[in-house]
Amino acid sequence: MFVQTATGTEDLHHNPALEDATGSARYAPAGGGKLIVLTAPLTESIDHAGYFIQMALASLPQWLEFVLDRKYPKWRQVEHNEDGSARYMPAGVRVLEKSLLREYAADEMVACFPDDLDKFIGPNTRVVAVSTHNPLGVTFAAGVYTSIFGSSKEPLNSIYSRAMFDKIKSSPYRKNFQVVVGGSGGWQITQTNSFEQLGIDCVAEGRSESADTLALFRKAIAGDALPREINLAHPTSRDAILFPDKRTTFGVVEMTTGCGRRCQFCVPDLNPQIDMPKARIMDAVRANVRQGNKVISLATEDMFIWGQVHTDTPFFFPNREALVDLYSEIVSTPGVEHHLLSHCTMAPFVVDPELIRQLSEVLLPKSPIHLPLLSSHPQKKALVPLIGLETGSVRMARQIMPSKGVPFSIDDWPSLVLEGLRVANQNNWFPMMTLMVGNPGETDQDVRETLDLVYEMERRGLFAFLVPSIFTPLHDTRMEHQTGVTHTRQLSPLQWQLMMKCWKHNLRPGQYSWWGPLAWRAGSLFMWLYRLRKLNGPNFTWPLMMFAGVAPERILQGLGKIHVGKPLVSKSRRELIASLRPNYLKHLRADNGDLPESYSRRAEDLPGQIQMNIETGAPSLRVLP
Ligand code: B12
Ligand code: SF4
Repeated sequence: MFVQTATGTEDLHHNPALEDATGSARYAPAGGGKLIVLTAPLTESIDHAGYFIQMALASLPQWLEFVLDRKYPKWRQVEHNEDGSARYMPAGVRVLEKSLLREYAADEMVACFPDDLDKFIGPNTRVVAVSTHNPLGVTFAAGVYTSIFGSSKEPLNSIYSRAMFDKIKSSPYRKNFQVVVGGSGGWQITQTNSFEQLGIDCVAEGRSESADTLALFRKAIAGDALPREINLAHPTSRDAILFPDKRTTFGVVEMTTGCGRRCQFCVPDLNPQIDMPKARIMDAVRANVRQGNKVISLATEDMFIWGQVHTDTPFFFPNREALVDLYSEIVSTPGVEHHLLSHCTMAPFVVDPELIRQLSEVLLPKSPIHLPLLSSHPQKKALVPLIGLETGSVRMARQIMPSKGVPFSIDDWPSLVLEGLRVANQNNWFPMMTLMVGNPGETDQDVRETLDLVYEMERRGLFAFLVPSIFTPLHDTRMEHQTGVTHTRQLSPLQWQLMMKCWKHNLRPGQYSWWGPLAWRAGSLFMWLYRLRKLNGPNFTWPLMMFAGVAPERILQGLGKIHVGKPLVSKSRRELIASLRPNYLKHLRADNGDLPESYSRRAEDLPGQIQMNIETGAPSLRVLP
């Protein structure tokens, strides 16, 4: 096996004694290998083809891999450093690496791609640490699409993760080292009890900054038996969070942890609410750029809480000046060519439309996403953050996410979604919105109300990419012990219709040509005839016909086969604001308008005051009552 070095190519010590069962040669790595080897599945490490390929890898079954190969022929070609280590790795690996550097020398460890493990695992290796996001694909959206397409619950990401674990398990040095798995997907191994099958000694839940992590690695290196599962404490202060100074996949730099809205099904919300100091975010941005990254994305559950955590103002009233200042500095950092948004929530679009307008000015020029049929930007650029819509049923929303819309009441959830989306679309934000189908206790009426909301979006010409997934009870959440739908055959006709309606709606920005959507629909009919009707059962038939456009939806409704959403009467922004608790009004900005008349008259009389956010040092202009 040859590696590229500064001086040319080098053969890595071929050791014929290390032939594996298949007869292929294994190689003794230089210097006996590294004490600690860090890795992550290939499908979670790549970043050159954009966010969407990773999402596709998390959702598509193996037999559809050819589609990705066609679209991104080079997706497996990753970049290496001169020593064969990975040039980029998911942020989780990089933070772990940084944490371990507090106790181990840089040359005792390496972070490498799975294909290169043989170059670094040797007689000296004591720990192979794997970071993973979604190893078995049993989380939202991931399992559901493979299940629809018929390969049980094995999306491509899971196939590649298993191949990585097999490689580690079959290492000729396996008896010398222990395998520790961490990251946001570790729970999938615990929950499916895949320890033996994947050759894993310990699953670590939590953050690698903690002293527990160092103690765990000490134990592993000493050869002591590790616990099957261990919890690593989450830092409670922003100073305890470590920032990598190496390149991360997609230039991911942490912006916040935790959320605060307390949705019952959510894992990240269980973490403390922390917003990271701007100076350290900027250091990590510059480190990424120095090492050749051209793209930056700030990891967060809700970008809008940054700058407003533990201040006198509730976190759900965004700190406009702080946010615009942070993003302006990121996108104007020399070398940053692209910036991608991660997650946010809907209420801030209604709370502060002027913030959205200002952020659009800053962020659109650096967005790599173009939506020619939707965007009014001169270069047709668009911003696509991930936002949870989850349900259009107020009854269901009250049950699973009562604070999702604060400061607004969850009873106004459909109005909030429609108003927020109006502001978003006006500013060229076309969010990717997730919906959960099959929540515990979901009735046909709940699904009808969600369909009503989706049809109302269409009626008003609003657009978001709608990504439905089947409810998955995630570990440790407040809904961990609940079950919803467990297989696509259990989906009701209405639940199927919701899923297919969302995908039909998503075809809209792709309609550049008359033949594009037609080909997609004809393809779906063919797939139904060939495979899907047997897999997904009779409830799937009419929703699929609706998707394929075999007849106008009104006719299908007349035949009693589908539900066409009823027109919704919703509250305007002014009405939503009028329904706020009076003590919230002081946090609204007068320049957005729509304040109740009595209040805006008072606000006009009062000068704006500059307040300083103590933690970020950012100024924030407020009209104080
Ligand atoms: C950025 C991001 C993405 C990006 C980039 C991912 C990447 N490969 O880098 C994109 C958009 C591509 C993506 C895709 C997906 N994502 Co994502 N993503 C995130 C996000 C916002 C940040 C992840 C991150 O880098 N955080 C920063 C790092 C530092 O944190 P970390 O990885 O957790 O690492 C810490 C600890 O876990 C620990 N640790 C990590 N590794 C190890 C290893 C060891 C040995 C130890 C001891 C400790 C340890 O230490 C680190 C810090 O100290 C998170 C939400 C969040 N805030 O975490 C969701 C999140 C991880 N994603 C999620 C999901 C569901 C997905 C998708 C399945 C969505 C989909 N249906 O398409 C796909 C899966 C992709 C795949 N390949 O399979 C869920 C995971 C749920 C779960 N597994 O239970 C999360 C939590 C979002 C959510 N709110 O539900 N994602
Ligand atoms: S808004 Fe999103 S991140 Fe926040 S608690 Fe709800 S699901 Fe979790």
